[in-house]
Amino acid sequence: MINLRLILGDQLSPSISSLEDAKPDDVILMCEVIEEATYVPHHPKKIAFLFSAMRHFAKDLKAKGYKVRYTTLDDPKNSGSFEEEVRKAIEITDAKKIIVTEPGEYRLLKIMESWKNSLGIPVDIRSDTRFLCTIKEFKIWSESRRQLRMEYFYRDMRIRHSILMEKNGKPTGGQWNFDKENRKSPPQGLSSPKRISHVKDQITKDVLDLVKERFSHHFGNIEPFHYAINREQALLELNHFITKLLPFFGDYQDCMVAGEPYLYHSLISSYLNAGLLIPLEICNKAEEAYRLGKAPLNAVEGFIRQILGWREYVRGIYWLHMPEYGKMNYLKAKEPIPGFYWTANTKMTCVAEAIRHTRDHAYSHHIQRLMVTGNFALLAGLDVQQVQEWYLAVYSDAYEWVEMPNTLGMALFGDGGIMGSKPYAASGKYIHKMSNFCDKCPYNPQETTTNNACPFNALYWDFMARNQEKLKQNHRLPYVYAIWKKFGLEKQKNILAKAREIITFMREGKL
Ligand code: FAD
Ligand code: DLZ
Ligand code: SF4
Repeated sequence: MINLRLILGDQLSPSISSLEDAKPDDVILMCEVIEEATYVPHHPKKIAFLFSAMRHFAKDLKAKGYKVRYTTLDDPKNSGSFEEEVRKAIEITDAKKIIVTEPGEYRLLKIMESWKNSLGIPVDIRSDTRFLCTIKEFKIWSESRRQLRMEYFYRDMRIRHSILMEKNGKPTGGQWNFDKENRKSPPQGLSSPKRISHVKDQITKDVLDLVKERFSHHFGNIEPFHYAINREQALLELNHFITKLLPFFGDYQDCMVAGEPYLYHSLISSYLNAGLLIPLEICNKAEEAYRLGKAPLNAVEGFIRQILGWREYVRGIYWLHMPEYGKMNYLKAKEPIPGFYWTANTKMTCVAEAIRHTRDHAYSHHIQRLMVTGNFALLAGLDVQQVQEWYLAVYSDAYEWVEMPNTLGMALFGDGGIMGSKPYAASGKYIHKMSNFCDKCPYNPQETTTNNACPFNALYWDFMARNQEKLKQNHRLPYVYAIWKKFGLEKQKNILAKAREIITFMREGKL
């Protein structure tokens, strides 16, 4: 009996559960489909990276002796959807069962679950064992808790996977978290060390031509293309990070510098999310660097927390709350997303920089995503759905399971506090402290209501004021509302009027 084993573009791991127990007669299906490339207008770099990585993965499978059926996007017979490609493959191969690993997006899970009826064939949807916490395990963890705080989840994961743990059961270094050491402002002249680049082979060149031809109208520059496209290259990226950059990861984690998109970040999320790297191997390599005295604990713990903690946690939250999660908009944010999110055409240097990085690299680092573009969207009350789709489209590491909780939950507080205990709202003073953007900006981060005042300042207070009913009970915000009250009515009125003016300028494209 032949099984049809479908592998998606973000399942490019030889250890993927859908390949377990594969028999010589089984057929592996991989397909580039227009439906996936356009359900949001993905950045051309993301499409090119995935198509090239998929083609390389298929080639490696063939070399190992698997029977692979691969449909390229420009195949004249390409139907454009997974369902039709699966239907065709079943007809041609006479497969009796579909085997697939659970997808990273709810919409696709529902489609796969419908195949049993629509295609009249059993569908075996397997757990994605690359993650360190299964969806079921997260659900069980959540059931015994009133609040689902990442920090406690992370501690359990450290214990369960014996990562940065001592024999006496205590966390290495005597603390679970060294974040206090990881909030440094950027020192003068901080810049990124040179990153590695990869030679493009014919497969990548062909993909780049195809993507240029079909998707150049999508937001984002395809060239220069510097992505790793197979496991071997992704491992080079990882090793470069571990040996050269990890020692400083903690120190500069929250810094932002004009013209420096990467600083000391790892740039591995696209590879990890597509399956070229596996979370456990990354955590182990980082821990090893600490044990060998090659990287300090604050850096290593901070880095491991992102992968073992945040990454697994956001996935758990997504699957626990979908499909309701995608519709949440706790603060009723409805302002249409302004044009500068697609053009970088704004006088706000911090926002323009973050969007330029995004356009050029399909990447911006966490603090830019959270505290610049995310923070602006939160303060200005931008439409949660539109902002969420923007993030899904523009980053090469974006899949809904990870993007949605980060955007809708962490950045926009759209889930009303499932992810975070308070909104990540900040004025221009935070950006001024953590970056050098303000030095080059026509706006002044110290001003709130003057002509050249930083827009983040009045918008911050406007956000707090307009959401007071919902936020005033928050145990982490009383001091904010105490300051607001102390301003007095006249100052409050001026700030709110300034915020209205900023929103008007934003709508008119003058911000
Ligand atoms: P590093 O800073 O070097 O961190 C190491 C790794 O930790 C990352 O590669 C990533 O796998 C993991 N990680 C770190 N923070 C998070 C987090 N909050 N959630 C999940 N994993 C994390 N990450 C995505 O992978 N895909 C997304 O679509 C995505 N969208 C985001 C949207 C918003 C609004 C925000 C605030 C964050 C988003 N993140 C997303 C999380 C984070 O910004 C990226 O993982 C990180 O910037 C990737 O760059 P890096 O590999 O250099 O990460
Ligand atoms: C993101 C993406 C794109 C652009 N194209 C494809 C594709 O053509 N074929 C494919 O198998 N996967 C693609 N992907 C990744 C899927 O969107 C991803 O597997 C789902 O969103 C589930 O996470
Ligand atoms: Fe951003 Fe305000 Fe600083 Fe300008 S002054 S870079 S708008 S924080």
